[in-house]
Amino acid sequence: MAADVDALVERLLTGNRRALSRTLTQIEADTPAGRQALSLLHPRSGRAHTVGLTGSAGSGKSTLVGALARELRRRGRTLGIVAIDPTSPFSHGALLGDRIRMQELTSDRDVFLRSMATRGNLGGLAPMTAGVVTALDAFGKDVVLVETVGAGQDEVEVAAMADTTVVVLTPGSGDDVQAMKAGIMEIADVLVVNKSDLPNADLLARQLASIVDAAHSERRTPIIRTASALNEGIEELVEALDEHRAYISTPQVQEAHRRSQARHQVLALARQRLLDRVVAAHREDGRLDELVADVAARRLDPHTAAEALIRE
Ligand SMILES: Nc1nc2c(ncn2[C@@H]2O[C@H](COP(=O)(O)OP(=O)(O)OP(=O)(O)O)[C@@H](O)[C@H]2O)c(=O)[nH]1
Ligand SMILES: [Mg+2]
Repeated sequence: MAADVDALVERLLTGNRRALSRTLTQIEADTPAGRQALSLLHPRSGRAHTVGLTGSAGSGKSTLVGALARELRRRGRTLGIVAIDPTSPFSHGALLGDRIRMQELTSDRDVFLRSMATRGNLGGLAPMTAGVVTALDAFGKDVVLVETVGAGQDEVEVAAMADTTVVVLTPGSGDDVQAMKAGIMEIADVLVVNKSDLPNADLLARQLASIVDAAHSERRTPIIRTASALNEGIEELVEALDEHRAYISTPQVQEAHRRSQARHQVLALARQRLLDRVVAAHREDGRLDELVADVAARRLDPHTAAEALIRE
């Protein structure tokens, strides 16, 4: 098997898309072959600009990824696109009207699109996503765009993994900007007010500006207004992405940034492995079910049960 993986990775590194595709399947399934491939690919990665886009459902992330992808291609950059989403950015109903322009992307050999299923991954999605991004990076893509649904842990993990995190907001979506301001400032490198053709885009942009001002950070988080469906503001967004990339490439910032990414990846994987082991061991011997039943019946508290699972 080791020789097979060597050969597969070798072909991937010469630009073979089929080899890339097969490697990604192994990485996503977290197989021994996938892990071995990653150990070969990791030293070859670190060149791509990875951009995570997150935001609430329906905020226009997929439309924005499509518009960004076209603009980046226009500038001659090669692309990987990862959609952590049950729906592919190019099959979503919203984009049917945009099909012809989308086909231009999907038939473009310099664009590689991968959708990842969100179901059934106990330890969260981020560890496998990081591997997929590493492979696209080692394959030689200039930019890797990752679309993720803005919900909880995955969002934070994906933000930690990307070089640049874009938080997509929309006017009048009921997103309570005040309530999430701490969360936004923690993960956003670029804020996007999308659907700025709708009423109240100004209001949202002003609310965001006051949050950014209050944060007093060393680098001011830019607020970019876009209308992804109308292809507006996309050049400004690309410029903001480039500016952030230049910022994290400065010697003072780069080392800290790379370490923080690496730390997140290592911890996310360690968490996943530990959890997998504990669950696998106690699922077989029935102990997990026993403890769960005890907690449900109030004979045991969940802290003690969790402690028992780990210790036994
Ligand atoms: N008015 C307006 N509508 C937009 C704009 N961009 C996207 N939309 C619409 O918003 C809806 C959702 O767009 P998507 O791109 O699928 O949003 P998403 O964030 O990827 O959605 P999920 O992946 O399902 O969370 C679609 O009906 C789009 O046509 C915009 O700039 N203006
Ligand atoms: Mg989407």
